[in-house]
Amino acid sequence: MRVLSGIQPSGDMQLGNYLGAIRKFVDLQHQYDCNFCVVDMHAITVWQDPVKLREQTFHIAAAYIAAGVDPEKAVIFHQSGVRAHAELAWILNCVARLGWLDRMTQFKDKAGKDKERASVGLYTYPVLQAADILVYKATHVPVGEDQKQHLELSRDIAGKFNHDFKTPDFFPLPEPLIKGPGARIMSLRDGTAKMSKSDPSANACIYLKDDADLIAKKIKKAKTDPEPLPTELDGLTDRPEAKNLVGIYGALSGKSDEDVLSEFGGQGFGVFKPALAELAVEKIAPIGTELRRLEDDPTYLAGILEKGAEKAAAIADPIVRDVKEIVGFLV
Ligand code: AQP
Repeated sequence: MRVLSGIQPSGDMQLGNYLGAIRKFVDLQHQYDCNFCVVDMHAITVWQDPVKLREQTFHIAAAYIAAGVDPEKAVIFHQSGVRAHAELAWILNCVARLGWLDRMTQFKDKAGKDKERASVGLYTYPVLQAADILVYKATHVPVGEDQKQHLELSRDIAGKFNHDFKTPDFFPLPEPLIKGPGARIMSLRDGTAKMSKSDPSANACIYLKDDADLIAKKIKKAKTDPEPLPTELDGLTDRPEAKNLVGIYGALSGKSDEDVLSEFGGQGFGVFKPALAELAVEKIAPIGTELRRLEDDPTYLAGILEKGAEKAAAIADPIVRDVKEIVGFLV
């Protein structure tokens, strides 16, 4: 049982990344052989300033550790530090079908209307993601809801490889671990848009590095509607901003949305927002303090990533060698 997951160094780690992914990593590291990657090769599918990319790579590594991933228990590394990802991605590009990639909604969202100007890398991103997983023969992949379609594609690619080369058990079909509170956190400015670290509005996201005052301020400013909270879940239909804040409260407190509504139903946001701000500060601000401390020590972080990349390569290299042999390359 092996776990693989990654986060792009495309900006500062936000609450959705934490609740949808990293918090799961922290629990999983006690049960599985865990490998957590800073996926810098994915980040460059859209333009990244080279100086910032290096800083952000350290930022994501620091955030993993500050949130509770233990580098002695789990392997933390940068994707570009393990060549096997790129090698396998090329082979899998020749297994995946164009029609499969045409269906990927994230490409459509990220490329927008002007898809002719999007990078080819952005289009084949899900194939590199399949390689990230399969190069370790990972069996479980903890991700947020937005990655569900990509995970299904990874399974299809693994299945087609196994079928085409008549090696039915070579790649395991990776299982997504998506369920649970926090799988889809929405923007604080628009309850219909996913919270994303590359959102141009800093007020749309709570970042893990935000201090207590800033977290409270962003929650106070979060978009809402004038109605009090309902007492039943049905009452949140067509109220995306209210639904999102209730979901965040639930995910941070470990309560179901129903329980949150039985506590706050009938109350206005004048009561609910301060309670949410207090909870978010209690849960997130200590991570931010530790994150900032770690970021001040890039030598330590570089050491963790380098050692992690060596450990990861030791797993991936023999698997890629087997793949090359299977497809008929000279090895
Ligand atoms: N809003 C979210 N709610 C729940 N989970 C989320 N994830 C991201 N946003 C949310 C999960 O975080 C993990 C890492 O994501 P990523 O950095 O590899 O790519 P992403 O999903 O594209 O994340 P962002 O923050 O939206 O980055 P940008 O802005 O660069 O595109 C994944 O497990 C993801 O599901």
